[in-house]
Amino acid sequence: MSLGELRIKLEQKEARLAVIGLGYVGLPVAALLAEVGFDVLGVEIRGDRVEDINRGVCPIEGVEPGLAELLSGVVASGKLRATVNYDDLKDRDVILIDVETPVDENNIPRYEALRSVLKNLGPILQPGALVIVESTIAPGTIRNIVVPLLEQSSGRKANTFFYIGHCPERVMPGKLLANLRTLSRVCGGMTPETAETMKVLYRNMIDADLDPTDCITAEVVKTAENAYRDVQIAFANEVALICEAVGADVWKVRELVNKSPQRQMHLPGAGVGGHCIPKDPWLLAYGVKDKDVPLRIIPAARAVNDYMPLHMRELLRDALSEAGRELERARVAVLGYAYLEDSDDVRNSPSEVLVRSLQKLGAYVVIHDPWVEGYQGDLMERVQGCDAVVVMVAHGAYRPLDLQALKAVLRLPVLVDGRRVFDGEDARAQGFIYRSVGRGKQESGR
Ligand code: SAJ
Repeated sequence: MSLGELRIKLEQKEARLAVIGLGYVGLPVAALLAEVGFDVLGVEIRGDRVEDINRGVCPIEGVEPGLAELLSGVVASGKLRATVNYDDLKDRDVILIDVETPVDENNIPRYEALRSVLKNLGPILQPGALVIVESTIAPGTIRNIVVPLLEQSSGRKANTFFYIGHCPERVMPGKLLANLRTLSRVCGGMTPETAETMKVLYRNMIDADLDPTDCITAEVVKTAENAYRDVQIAFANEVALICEAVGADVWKVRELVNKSPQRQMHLPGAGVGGHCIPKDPWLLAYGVKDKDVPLRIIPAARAVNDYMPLHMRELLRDALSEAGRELERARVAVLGYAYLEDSDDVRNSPSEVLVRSLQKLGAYVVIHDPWVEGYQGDLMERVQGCDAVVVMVAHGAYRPLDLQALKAVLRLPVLVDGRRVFDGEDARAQGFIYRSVGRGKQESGR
């Protein structure tokens, strides 16, 4: 089948689609394509998820408006079904790949999942099939890994027997469906005609710009847009450290800086977690690993942001010493274990770094998080008898906390605020020894 014939089948919704990897990206994508009328096959390695999905049950945790209803509807209509079996892909015209692409402890992507998919997919690819990688990948991955592996496993040539594209996703937990429907997408094709064909597919579910380009551009755009955010956050964190040292309030500084045109200083805080921002800058860097490109800003920003949970430990150490308690012998309550406010997602959570560091020093740590299983329950009971409370995540539930009630159950009135949930003046007025990211001790005297 030619790309021209594929475009006609896509326009008539007769093309048979597949999504490999039914996680927080693949599942909503599969459901949305089924909703607009395509026959969609989902391939997922975890049999329990396949069973849930084929029963119309959404296996994704957290609040995802509309997803559970959408999934049960398209499964009931027979438009979407899931399998663990690659052989079922034999009749598929377009195959989207949405598997995880983490980096290892040396910040190198091993692409285990992607390599496994390409190895299994090659032998069953049908003539004219279009394979689109939606996962975030380092610049050069399509050229250096996807094409060679798929040609090797299929015994066929790209751009003759099958076609390859890269269309990075832009989802965010809590807004999966909304982001997929409303955010523009970069359609990177190995050939311009492939990019145009990708637009015909995505036009069915996306009401936003579909920007055709080549694969390397698409790879750089996605990793750079997240590296951009990481650098911006690191800048805010570095200004916060300066404010602490000189006795200013970074939140006031940020408010006034952002009154200057074209300034958008981000939020300083207790660290940067999640499945995208901590990883994607390393994917961008990996794209030039064999090139003579002196990367300074991207690694430095990662180092600044990775330091912030440890800075929280030092703020805690300082506050406890003012209260006459050594950190190593303290009982510490950590509020917030998710990586993001009002989320249950704990991937790459800065709180995990802080907790491990405190426990290594000998402190006793209790954790509370209203969203994370195992850490829920009555906050006051959980922090009872602690020498300090450290706020790592700005969960909505923490904002209305009664500081007098909190003080009454603590052994020492120490409060360390990583996300400016509380007002320092107010906390001090209520008898707390208060520390906050970005607010110098001296500024309280002004
Ligand atoms: N954070 C800060 N300061 C900020 C913003 C975030 O410390 O000013 C921290 C958060 O607490 C969190 C981490 O950074 O620990 C990441 O926060 P995030 O708001 O970037 O949330 P993510 O990780 O879900 O980012 C995703 C990304 N989307 C994709 O990769 C497709 C990111 O590019 C988006 O900008 C973000 O969602 C969004 O806000 O939509």
